[in-house]
Amino acid sequence: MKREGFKMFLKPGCEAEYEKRHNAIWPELKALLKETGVSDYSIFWDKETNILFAVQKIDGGQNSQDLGSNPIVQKWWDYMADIMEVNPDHSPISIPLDELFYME
Ligand code: RM4
Repeated sequence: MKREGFKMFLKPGCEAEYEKRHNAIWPELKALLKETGVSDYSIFWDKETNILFAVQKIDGGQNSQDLGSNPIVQKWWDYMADIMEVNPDHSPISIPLDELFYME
């Protein structure tokens, strides 16, 4: 088990919609993430910069951003593309972060 962090970028004024959509995350996406070994997954929003900071535990060598070839994830990324900064394939621009501290 290891923890991974990364940042993504929300379009201005979209935080309420982002939270609303994530509070209603698709059961099939949630199941896929769990099956992949992703857990304890949270996303924080920095209101000054609109940067989204994601932290998750991974237990299978893949994190949530590695799953773009799965149709469920691609559909979800297509769904989210109108409120996030994305790549041409609609994957969210995601920058890995280095963990400098962790306390159990
Ligand atoms: C984020 C982004 C990530 C996904 C989570 C559930 O907005 O799309 O790739 O893992 O939602």
